[in-house]
Amino acid sequence: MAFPDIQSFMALLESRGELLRVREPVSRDLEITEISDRLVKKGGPAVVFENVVGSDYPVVMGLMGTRERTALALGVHDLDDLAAKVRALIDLKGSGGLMGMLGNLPKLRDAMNLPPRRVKRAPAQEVVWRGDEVDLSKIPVLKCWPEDGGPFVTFPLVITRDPDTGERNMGMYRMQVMSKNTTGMHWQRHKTGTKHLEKARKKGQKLEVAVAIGGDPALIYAATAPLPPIPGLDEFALAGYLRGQRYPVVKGLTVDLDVPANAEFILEGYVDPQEDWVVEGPFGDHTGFYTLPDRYPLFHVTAVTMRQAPVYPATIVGRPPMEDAYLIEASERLFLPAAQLIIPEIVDYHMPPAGVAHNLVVVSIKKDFPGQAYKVANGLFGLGQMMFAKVIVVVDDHVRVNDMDAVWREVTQKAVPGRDTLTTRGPIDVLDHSSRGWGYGGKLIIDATTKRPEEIGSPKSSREAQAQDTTSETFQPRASTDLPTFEGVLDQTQTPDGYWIVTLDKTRAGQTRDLAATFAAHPAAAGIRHLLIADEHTDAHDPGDVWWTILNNIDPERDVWLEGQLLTWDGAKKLPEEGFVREWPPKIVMDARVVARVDRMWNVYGLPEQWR
Ligand SMILES: Cc1cc2nc3c(=O)[nH]c(=O)nc-3n(C[C@H](O)[C@H](O)[C@H](O)COP(=O)(O)O)c2cc1C
Ligand SMILES: [Mn+2]
Repeated sequence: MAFPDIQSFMALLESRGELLRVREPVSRDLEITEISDRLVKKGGPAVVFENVVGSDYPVVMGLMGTRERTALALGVHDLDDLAAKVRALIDLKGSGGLMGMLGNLPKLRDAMNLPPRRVKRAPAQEVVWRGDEVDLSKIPVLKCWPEDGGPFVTFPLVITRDPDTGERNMGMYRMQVMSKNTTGMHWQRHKTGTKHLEKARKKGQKLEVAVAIGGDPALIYAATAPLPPIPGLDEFALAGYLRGQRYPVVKGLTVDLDVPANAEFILEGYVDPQEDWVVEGPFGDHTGFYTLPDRYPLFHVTAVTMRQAPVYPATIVGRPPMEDAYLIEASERLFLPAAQLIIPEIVDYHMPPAGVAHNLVVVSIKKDFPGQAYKVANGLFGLGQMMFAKVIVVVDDHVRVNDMDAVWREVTQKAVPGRDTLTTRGPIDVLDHSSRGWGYGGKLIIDATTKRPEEIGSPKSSREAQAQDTTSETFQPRASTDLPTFEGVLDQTQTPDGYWIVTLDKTRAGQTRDLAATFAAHPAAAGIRHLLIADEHTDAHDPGDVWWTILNNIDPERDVWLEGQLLTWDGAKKLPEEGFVREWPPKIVMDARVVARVDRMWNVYGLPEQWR
């Protein structure tokens, strides 16, 4: 299914009752975030704000704000069909192992090879601003969260060309508007845009950049996809493959780059590698925490082109689940067959919203030999952006990887802390605030598969037997009145699966270590396998909130340890006195006045009560 542009996708959504229109004036400063956040959290429709204060252009939010709309945008009935589509394409039969995979790469590329097609007339170039006419403040760029450093373009398709090979790239890298004609360019250390700029610097050249806003939703998705580095396979080709039609592009007016002809806006310009990087942020990020200010390159906008009547699409990121969860799930489904080519025992994998992408990867495997969970986890760590994975949980093939209750139950039943857990180290997402260093930190592998004799120290071998050592204890969680107290503990609970959850107001160095030692020695620790310590802003009775907080706040090498028989997860904030030298960011919270205003205006805006 190919959509000529986002406006036709919006028309389809509207015909299905999945697009709301707000005609009253609405502020792009926080208010649109608050409304969109409520809609996406409740699985509500997309929404167009037709009258954005201070701008002539409408804003559309939540185009891919549910799993179903994302599937619709990508031309499939269900996101699972993406895997089937790719699987049919690469014909996995008899292709196990590395050679099979290598043999399949050219096939994969050929089948996906729907290169963009040049067109003469481009809606995206109907209106042109050049030089001094460029004024980004006229575009309704959102200030998303109260502490944000400014307005951010959140759905940009950033197009560059490799200065050496000419290979094109498109990546979604947010852009903070710095002035009427400059923005930050938040391509992170490991991303392709960074590599292109580095090559331009070595050649003593400026790097031409074009940023598309809008286009077929399949193209918007493609900009977020972790494409493997196969020559000739770029994001335009991926979008072409998804829509079954070559993608229409046109030459930029002032840059030598192909840009999507059907975008709403195009920003053209350059990044000069000689120029000093600028302070970017803070930004309420997809981790649900603020990313603190850091230095990034400056993008100079030399021309803006647009449609006669453009719509500005945006997204918000923040505390999960948000729209990006569905884009991530689409990538998960699309790249599962490729991961299975390289690691054939993988049955399925999932990155649940509580892990905000890479903080948690659950993978189910068909296990045939001892140690296989570690083989799979280590293999995943080596696969493209999977290098950012912080915690990998490996489960048996029958476990549904998106049923987190079932997954955590498997963990307590089949993984003995210490024996079946392993910390390691590697690259970490640069947005991670708790890792030991910027972009570098600890990782945790949990082997929650059924054990083989060798894995539990039995003299038998796998050839003779399959071990059975899952916990048979029927564990009874204790009432909170039977649990010990400790300084700073705000709330605590034990779950029937054997997790002991504590929320802590941490005020001094070493407090969590002392707490863990005290609790592990207490009779109430009997039968418990995991002590989860979350911060003072967490609801101890909401597992999603607890895991989201903990997975963000740990460097597993430092913060996950065996205390007695309890695997302790220290998800409290870390202090300078403990040797933590980076600044600790706050969780994102909306301004109370904006929340109250949206409450008051909900009916005035004509928004349905069910999504309030
Ligand atoms: C809504 C959204 C915002 C994103 N913002 C950024 C960003 O600011 N910087 C970044 O490096 N990656 C960001 N990403 C992730 C990249 O788009 C993603 O890693 C992509 O695969 C990079 O493409 P590349 O391999 O061509 O560099 C974002 C993803 C989404 C869904
Ligand atoms: Mn790319």
